[in-house]
Amino acid sequence: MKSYCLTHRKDVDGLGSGALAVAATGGQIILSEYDDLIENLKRVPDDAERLVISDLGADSADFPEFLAEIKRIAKRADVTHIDHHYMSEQAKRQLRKAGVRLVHDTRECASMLTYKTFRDVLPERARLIAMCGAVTDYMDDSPMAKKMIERGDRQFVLLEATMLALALGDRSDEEGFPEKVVHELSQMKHPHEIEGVPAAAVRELEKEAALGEEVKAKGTRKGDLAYMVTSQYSTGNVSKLLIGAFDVPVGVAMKEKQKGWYEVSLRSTSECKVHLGRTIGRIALKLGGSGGGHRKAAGCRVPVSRADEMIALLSRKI
Ligand SMILES: [Mn+2]
Repeated sequence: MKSYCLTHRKDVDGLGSGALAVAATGGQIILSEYDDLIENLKRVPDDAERLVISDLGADSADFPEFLAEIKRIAKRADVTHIDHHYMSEQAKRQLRKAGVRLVHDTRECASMLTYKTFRDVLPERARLIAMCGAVTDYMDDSPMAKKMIERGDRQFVLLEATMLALALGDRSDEEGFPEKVVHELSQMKHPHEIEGVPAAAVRELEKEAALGEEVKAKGTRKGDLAYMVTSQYSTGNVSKLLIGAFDVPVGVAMKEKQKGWYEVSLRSTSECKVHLGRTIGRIALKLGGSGGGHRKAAGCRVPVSRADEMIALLSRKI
């Protein structure tokens, strides 16, 4: 049977649900991000007989194109879409109308839903993959995952899940590595049995520990916030570490990605009373930049020459 499994390449839940779909259907794996989703759907040929899509939400701006591709494939193929991201009732209706078997539940992670869908044909070891997806997507308190984890060795599950997440942190951008992980998981290897995974996880731990030290040494406190300029690390991570290292409610990390401009990531704890996204949006605009975001996670872009003003204005606001 000509069969394909299209899944999210980004994290353990995406790769785990893809691996379960491959184990159940024998399909060829296609890993995707959102920005190349339509392109990847186009790779599924007209004569495909089966397609499983997992951990990829359909509720985006390019839904019409998504639907058109699904309709093309579903003319011949059996299409199953397994997902846990928010999906509008209208999108769900249109997918079902196109003949898609939709498995959608926002309470469980995609790996758990994929396990549930193919449970009858999956071996015992598949349960660990489902639990790893739940742990790393912060959905291990869900009805199915909770029950499953309670019936096994909890520490074993937590370590396997975290080890794989860390290894992906270290190597997910490496050509072929996520594909290898999916293949080995679909062969029912545990994460620690996959060649290169334990070593990559330790490397990632070392990087995180070193970053923690660096943040303490190079960060600066100003009022209720702490800030730092970095050249190498994920700014989101740095801003979170600043909060812990300086015991403040707001962390600000800046990186000069483009000459003369800082890309800034801001994070806050529940102690911070202002809406970070709105506050930084106004400040950045005033300084000739732009920005926005959520209440506790935001970002902006400002000229390097005005960074001190940004810190001063923000510190006063909070
Ligand atoms: Mn997920």
